[in-house]
Amino acid sequence: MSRRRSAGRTVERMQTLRSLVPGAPVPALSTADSVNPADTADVVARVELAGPESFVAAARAAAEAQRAWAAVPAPIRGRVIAAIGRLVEANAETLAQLVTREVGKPIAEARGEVQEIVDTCDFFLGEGRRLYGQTVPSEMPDKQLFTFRVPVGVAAVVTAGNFPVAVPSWYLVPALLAGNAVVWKPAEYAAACADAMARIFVAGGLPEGLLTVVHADGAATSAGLETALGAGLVQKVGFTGSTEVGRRIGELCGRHLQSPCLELGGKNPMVITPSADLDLAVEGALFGGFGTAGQRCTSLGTVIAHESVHDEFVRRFDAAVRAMPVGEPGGEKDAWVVMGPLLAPHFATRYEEYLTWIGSQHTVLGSTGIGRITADNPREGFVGDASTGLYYHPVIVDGIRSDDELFRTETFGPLVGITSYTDLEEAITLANAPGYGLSSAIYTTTATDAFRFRMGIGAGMVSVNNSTSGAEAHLPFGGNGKSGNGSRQSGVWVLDQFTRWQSMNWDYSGRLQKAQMDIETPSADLDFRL
Ligand code: UN1
Repeated sequence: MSRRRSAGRTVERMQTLRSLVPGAPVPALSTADSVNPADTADVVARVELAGPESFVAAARAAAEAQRAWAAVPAPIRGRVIAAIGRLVEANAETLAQLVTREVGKPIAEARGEVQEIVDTCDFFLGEGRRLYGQTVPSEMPDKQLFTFRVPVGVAAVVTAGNFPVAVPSWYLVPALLAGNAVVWKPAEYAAACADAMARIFVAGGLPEGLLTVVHADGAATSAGLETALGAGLVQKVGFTGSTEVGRRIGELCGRHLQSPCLELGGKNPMVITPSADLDLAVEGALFGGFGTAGQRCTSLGTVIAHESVHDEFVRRFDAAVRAMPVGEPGGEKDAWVVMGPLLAPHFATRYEEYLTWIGSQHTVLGSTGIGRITADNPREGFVGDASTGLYYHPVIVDGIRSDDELFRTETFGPLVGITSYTDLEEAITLANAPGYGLSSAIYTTTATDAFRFRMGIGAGMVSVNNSTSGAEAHLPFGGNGKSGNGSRQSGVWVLDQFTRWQSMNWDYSGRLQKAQMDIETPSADLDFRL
């Protein structure tokens, strides 16, 4: 790959990306640049954005390809998933470097993200040999009942770019394994990662038309999706992104009698009880709050600390965040940072709005400044050159109250709020109050606190003595309330998104046996008493 020098560092060349829809030309409506957020002069990809008709054409091609794919035995589809997993492993470092370059994720995290694809493939290659249905006894003799998992058909998948390869794999891998075709609309600011993923899937042996990447903006995607749903070309929508867009997708799918798989935002709470190991809690809050610059959907939103440990926790957390390495995401070992830049320019603009919610009632800690890190607003110990990228001060906002906007809304950036509580019931009420329900954490050494919290919290995921981030690839992942519609990804649970149950009954008695009517039950003496 050719290289050029920019801002004193070596960068890879820019790619031009377009959607490739089998059998249909894809006119470009406009172009968008995907830039390296650590060096905004480095354009990673120039993306030609397609219109709604290209999305529909991709869905039509997918619907055709899907029929033959569904007829391929599931264990063979599993072999394709196995090959994809091996290819991800073989290309892991290149893919991780691309993730770091395109969305600014620190390289250690990017490597973890790539590993999450491998884990997902490892799980689902075996599912190709299971994909179990059941044999069920009939209420009549000489009759047998069965259940089968049937692919839904075409899945339209729309993903965010904060996990540009791992989260898409949570949809793509099980959907394809189960015999579906996928039309994938990745985030424009993560288009090069999507292109690399799609090429790996094709190299793994996936036949043409089964995975089509459509690069499009939100408006074209929504219009294309609406037409495709209306034409009966899409049977499942998977969406990872904001609550606001998730609501619109939910409404659209509802009109077509479909339930989408929605993985939305979070305002994930961390409760710190009096018995907590405070240093462990600080470590968890640091990673949960500032890993991926606070832009995971599982990122820590608000620490809810017991009043007896609040001050000491704040003191230690403040010291840890001040000492936390922030800077260029691509550095190796001795230059590893916890936090790099924000994902893309529009996230930085929106995050600056959230920062205006900090009021005089709050105490800001964790850094030497607030807002963008610049020569005039420096971060002590910044690793590298802050002037080239979208770098922001990590901030802790203490004194958060339950009626603050900062308490109620996901801020998707390096900001952690802190509030305090008196008894566990109050902590649980505060933890549920924002109305999201993705991830949550409690730090405690008391079993009753842990289990009471688990019972009371509305989140789909609960961590005990662990951060809100870092779910493993084979546990159900998903949220409730403003975080989603109860759908779950990962592990066997996601199969319910990409398959539908079909039941079959087979009567080999040679006569018509009517259910509920032609039943012989031994008679019981119901007046019998001992
Ligand atoms: C997301 O932010 O959309 O649990 C997913 C975690 C990661 C996945 C996050 N394994 O933080």
